[in-house]
Amino acid sequence: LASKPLVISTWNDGLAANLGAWKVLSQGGRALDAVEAGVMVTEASQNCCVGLGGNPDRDGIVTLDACIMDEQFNCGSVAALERIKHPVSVARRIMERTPHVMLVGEGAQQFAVAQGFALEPQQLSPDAAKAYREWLKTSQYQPIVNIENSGNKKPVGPVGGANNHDTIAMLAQDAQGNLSGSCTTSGMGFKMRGRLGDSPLIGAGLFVDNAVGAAAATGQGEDVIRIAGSHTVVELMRQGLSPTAACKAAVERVARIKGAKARDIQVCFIALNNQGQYGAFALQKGFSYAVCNAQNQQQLLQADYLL
Ligand code: SD4
Repeated sequence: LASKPLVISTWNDGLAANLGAWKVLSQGGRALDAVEAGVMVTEASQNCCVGLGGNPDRDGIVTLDACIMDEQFNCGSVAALERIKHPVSVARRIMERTPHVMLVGEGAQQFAVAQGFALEPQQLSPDAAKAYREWLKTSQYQPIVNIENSGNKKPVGPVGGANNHDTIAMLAQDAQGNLSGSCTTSGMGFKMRGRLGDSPLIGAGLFVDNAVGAAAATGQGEDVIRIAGSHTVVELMRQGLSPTAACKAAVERVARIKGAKARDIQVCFIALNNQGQYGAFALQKGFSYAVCNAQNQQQLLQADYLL
């Protein structure tokens, strides 16, 4: 049990991101502002490949996905966005300044530029450029479980089949008790051009219902989409499950669908209910998540797992 305010986010990079969110929450700010400010830390970080430092698609271009949702079912989402440093902020602008929920690709970039976001150079980070060169040797595509926690160094598999998918998802409850969430990613490294994962999809990568709770996902996006993952977790909490039990039930659903292939992928959820209880669960070992509240500002936890 944790008292509000509280913020929870995925992977080791969640620690630094939570501190960004905590600056807002500890001053009585809105959960919505906190989840934007929090993941912006990760988007801007040189040590992590969320954002423009991330790995490109197979054509060598970095494309970014993000979304955000507040306590009143307002939501915004951006996908396949190029050359913009803070996709989560573009998602928020879409939510607040357009009649739409989601903009993609060229139109999303045009909107961002019109809103004053700078167009950054189209250029891979040194790490991403190296990983891409390695990947091109075989152009093979194979998920690597828990790649997110491997740090800046991108392991390249024995066959050159590196596949990095790096994401941060964040959920917060503010002092008023309101919930919000955000999610931002460069998606799977070396994905097909145009591929979208779960992260920009409301209901898959993120869902918030202030009357119940909030959930977010990370891992193999295709398999999160298949079960409308984050929405499923929230609905399970509505039925009375604890955050951890709800995350576990959603992971079990993925495992049932995937059968023997479940061992090749990672799928993870974090959840927070409107009582301030939080939890997480993963398909496989190795999913870490960070929690920050008044008692403990630097807590990194290891999620329980199924396989
Ligand atoms: C995706 N779910 O694009 C994202 C990847 C991810 O940690 O979560 N990586 O499928």
